[in-house]
Amino acid sequence: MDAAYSRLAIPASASKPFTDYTRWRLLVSEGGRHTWKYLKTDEECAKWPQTSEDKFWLGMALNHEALAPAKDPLTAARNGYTFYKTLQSHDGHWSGEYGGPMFLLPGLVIGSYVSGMDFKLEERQEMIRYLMNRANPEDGGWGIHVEGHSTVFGTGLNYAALRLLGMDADHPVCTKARATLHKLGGATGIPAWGKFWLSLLNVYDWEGLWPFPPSFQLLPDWVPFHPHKWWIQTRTVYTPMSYLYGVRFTMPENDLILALREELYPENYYSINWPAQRNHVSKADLYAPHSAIFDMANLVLGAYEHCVLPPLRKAAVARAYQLIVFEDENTGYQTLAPVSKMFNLVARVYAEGPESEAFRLHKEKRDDFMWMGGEGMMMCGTNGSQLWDIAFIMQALVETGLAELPENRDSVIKALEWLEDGQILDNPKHYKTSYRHATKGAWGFSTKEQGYTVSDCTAEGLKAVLYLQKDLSFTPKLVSDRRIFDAVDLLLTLQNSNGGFASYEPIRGPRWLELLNPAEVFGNIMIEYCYPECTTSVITALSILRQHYKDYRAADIARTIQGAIGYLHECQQPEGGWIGSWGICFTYATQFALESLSLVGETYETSDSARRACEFLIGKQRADGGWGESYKSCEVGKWIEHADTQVVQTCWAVMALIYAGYPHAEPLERGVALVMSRQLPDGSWPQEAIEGIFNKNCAIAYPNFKFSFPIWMLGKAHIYLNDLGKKKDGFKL
Ligand code: LAN
Repeated sequence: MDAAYSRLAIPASASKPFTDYTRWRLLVSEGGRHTWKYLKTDEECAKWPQTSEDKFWLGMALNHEALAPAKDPLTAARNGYTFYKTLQSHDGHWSGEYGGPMFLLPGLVIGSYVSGMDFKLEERQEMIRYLMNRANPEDGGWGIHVEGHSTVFGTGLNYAALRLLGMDADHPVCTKARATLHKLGGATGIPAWGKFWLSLLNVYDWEGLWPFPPSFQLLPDWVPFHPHKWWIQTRTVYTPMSYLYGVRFTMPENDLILALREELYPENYYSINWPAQRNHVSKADLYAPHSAIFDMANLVLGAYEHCVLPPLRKAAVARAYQLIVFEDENTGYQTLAPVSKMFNLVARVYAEGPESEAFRLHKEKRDDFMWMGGEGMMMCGTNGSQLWDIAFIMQALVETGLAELPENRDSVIKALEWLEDGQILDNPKHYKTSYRHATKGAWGFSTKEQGYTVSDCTAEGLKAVLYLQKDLSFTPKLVSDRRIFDAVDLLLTLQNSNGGFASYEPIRGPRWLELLNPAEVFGNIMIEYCYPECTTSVITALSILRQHYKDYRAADIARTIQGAIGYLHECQQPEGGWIGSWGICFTYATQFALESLSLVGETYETSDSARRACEFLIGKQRADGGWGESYKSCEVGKWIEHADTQVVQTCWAVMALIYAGYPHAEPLERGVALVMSRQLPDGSWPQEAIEGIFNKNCAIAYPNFKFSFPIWMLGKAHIYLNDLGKKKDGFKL
């Protein structure tokens, strides 16, 4: 263990790689699985040459030739795909970084450290480098996500991670971060999840936390606050937490732990009044304060912790453990997302030891979350966004006609093969017993192995397959009608009573459960919610499906669409836009909304709702012809301008207007011109800003969006403006 986490000599600056970037390779294996390998010898390197895909994600120069400059939008789109195709993996999908949150890497490092699980030296070096590059240039701290201000959560946890990974306490990066941490009040005021990680590491005291009682797991299923009614992301994190709390896991002391106890706190660690910290959260961190009910419930639960009967505790811990094992087995040890991944890993290793199969499998799948980028190695928000990215680019190619070009056909067929292979064909191994929703027929957000239905991912996957199989002349019909119907059947089970669609499951718990949200840094995480984007994806997919399969469950589909449209009208904002939760923000959701409204015949001409949405967007167009929207829009639910005009936001806005059949060419042309002006000579677009938002308060990067949406928008705009030109005499592109 000591050798595995030895001290490292780290340069003062992280601008240059700490490892040899020509030796990194992205291994794309079964189902689109991503793992980064560092090749040690020249022979290995010669046998496995670096591809454009590797180089692009490593931030290395690709030296693609300049393409003939585009004079019209369709050529610009075509150039865009000429570039993007060079990043396609051998199995047909597009890989990609999915970083952004800054609380994931510490979980990876702390969880591994307390479980005695090592990293490769190069991984440690590049993780350190990533954290150095991502430190706030002014104060040296870290926030909750890459664009956020420094907080105790970000700074305390990432500081601990740096130290575990091998950085010395007197390295200038540590000194600066420590000063900021102390200025923010030190780690006593870290939010609940931070307290939890630090307790596992034995640098916080369990007495400083409100209970995470495993007893909830023993409640009868009908109890309104039973964990199976919570949002699935929250309950899969809570389950291993309740286990680890139940057994009061703590790592044994060692010199580094003792040192961290001194470094994380301005005061003497041994003098801290721990119970007084339970409600102590730094001001810089607080986003979702505790409710009074939560505090009261905790007083009761806290008292209960002192008198809980040992057999009851044993049974609750055993039940939590069983659910952890189910989750691991349902997901090939990926688990739902990176936080649960690391808590499950710690729990399994604690229970079964370092020689166990669980240790081996968890270690193997840990790699799927570790991503090598130009700034070093990060931990991703999921094990990738494979399905999400391939679904959009394929839709873009079909709608723009680029898919039919002979030069693109192989690439398109490969993508269809990936989509076929990516559909989940069965329900989870532990299905009802682990409170899972059905998965047969689904597409998830990343890979089939991860194995979770997401409403909009299933819808977008279905739509892409329908486009590829029905609208193109040259594609094999790989996904059978039966499998298409499985996807439809599944979508129909996901609708809520108000007509809307949530993310992974229909809403299970009552709204008031939000009063028991313990997280402090994330809002609205206790139950599922309906989202305009999820709802619109389903409307769109079902509308396209019924064009091809008129008889399949026609009445059910009609009713579902009608209900969903009703929900969509309900949640349109008075100003005319829709609030997005999973992308930024009004531009994102409004684009989806106008697409689905157009499919039920609601356009600028026919619908007041569509018209208001168009006017709203037109009102946000900037003098340079583009649109710019900050992630803060998602935080406050009001449009907030970004400092700069952004290509992706401009694409969404223009696409929205096109879907609605906006009758005036000029604003669209200006948007098109802005996006074309940002295209680089090789056909690509530079990364601008973070594009996605984990709406519970955390931003995520979607680097693939800067290809799929410009290609999509430019191709569509070309067709649309030409049509409009025909109508309005004299206009021609
Ligand atoms: C995501 C990413 C994708 C996203 C969409 C498909 C875009 C959305 O429409 C539905 C919800 C979903 C699947 C989603 C849910 C929450 C995720 C998984 C994330 C935002 C990516 C990371 C986040 C996950 C919860 C991060 C881990 C942090 C915790 C607080 C548990």
